[in-house]
Amino acid sequence: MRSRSTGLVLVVAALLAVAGEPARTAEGENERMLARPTPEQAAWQDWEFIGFAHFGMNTFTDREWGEGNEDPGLFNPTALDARQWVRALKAAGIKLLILTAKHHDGFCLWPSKYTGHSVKNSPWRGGRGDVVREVADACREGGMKFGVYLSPWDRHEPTYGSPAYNEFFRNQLRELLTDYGPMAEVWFDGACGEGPSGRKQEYDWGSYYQLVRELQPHALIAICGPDIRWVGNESGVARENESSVQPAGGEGQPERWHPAECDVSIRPGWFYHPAEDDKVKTLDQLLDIYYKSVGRNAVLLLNVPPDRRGLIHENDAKRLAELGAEIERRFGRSVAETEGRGDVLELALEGPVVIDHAVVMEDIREGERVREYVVEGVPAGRVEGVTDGGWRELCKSGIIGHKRIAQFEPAVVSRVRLRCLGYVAEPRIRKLAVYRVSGEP
Ligand code: FUL
Repeated sequence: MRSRSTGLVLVVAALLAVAGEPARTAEGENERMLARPTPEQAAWQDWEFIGFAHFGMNTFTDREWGEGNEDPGLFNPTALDARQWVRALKAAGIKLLILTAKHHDGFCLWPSKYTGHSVKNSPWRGGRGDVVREVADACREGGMKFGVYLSPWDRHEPTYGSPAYNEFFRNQLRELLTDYGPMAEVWFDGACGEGPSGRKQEYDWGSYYQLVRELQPHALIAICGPDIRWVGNESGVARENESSVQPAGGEGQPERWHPAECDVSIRPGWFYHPAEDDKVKTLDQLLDIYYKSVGRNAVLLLNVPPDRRGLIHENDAKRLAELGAEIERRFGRSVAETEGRGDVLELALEGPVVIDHAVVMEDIREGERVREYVVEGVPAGRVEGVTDGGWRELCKSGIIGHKRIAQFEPAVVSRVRLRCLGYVAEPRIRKLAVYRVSGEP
């Protein structure tokens, strides 16, 4: 059932003040001013759950940050199978895989022409291997999007710390963006330490972005980049009211769309360490992260580091499968759902139902409009008053954006509705859905 707004309420001035918005009066003006995602950003937010694979020299030296002087001969996975990575990640519902093509130690997982510090000087596949190629191909075959992490900080490259390094970095970027098919995301880490010369680098970000735009116009530039924002921690947790709309760069500038990404590792470290085989996050920990990232209008970027064989370890693979199955069990089938415009939206229920979760999504292609909402239910068996007296709050929050997931005590209700209490333009609700996750009450 599609419930229409019963008279669109103008935004309450106080709410606008809280949200730091200038007072606007005309609805049309609000619509016009709303920041909106690019089609690529909107598609990326729809993927919701994406994966990271930290793999490289550190995998073999048992470190998190290599020094850059490691012997390439140490890199020698015994059974690398990128298809196994893709299968394991897909089981969790992951839609995109970002590979660390080069971490801070400068060791390249592809045979770059511009350095000898790469797989080409390792014993792996007789020096003819290319991890980037194998992972890109496995992703394409498996229907997974592909992206690369390329660390600007390079502790091996002698030119690091001089203008020549910017050219070196662009050359490496060009190789990655030209030779491996479509890239969905390019991840630029902001870490900037000293190189082998003892100097730090002034990164020429503008020229890096320009190259990405030129060679892969559909790729999103993340973290140190204009398209995707680092959430600000490495525990996979977004703010309570994470907004994809960020303040203008300067006076008179429009607000911009800059959605949040929550990165976190399935283990304590980013790279594989045998001592962490029994420290894989529990299903409950991962679900908590899922609720606090995907359920708070952000994208979850979960790192699963392949081991020294070049495989995702059994313990991680098992947990990924459990996570995917549990997400499906919880949210695969709703009790009821609908969509619609306006500030009030009611679900069509055929009779009393037990529910304990509500998922609300805005159609973000039309911007992030809602600033505060409540999901209410009428307890089954109540005599409804003439003035909405039967409605009880089930959950209440601020921003909706792409998706909010709320969990509440199981309630038996005969009616459910969403009420938008504050908004900057007419709400466009892509989905209001309720679920029953717990067993019989
Ligand atoms: C950080 C790096 O220093 C870590 O090693 C890791 O790659 C993490 C995702 O980003 O800045």
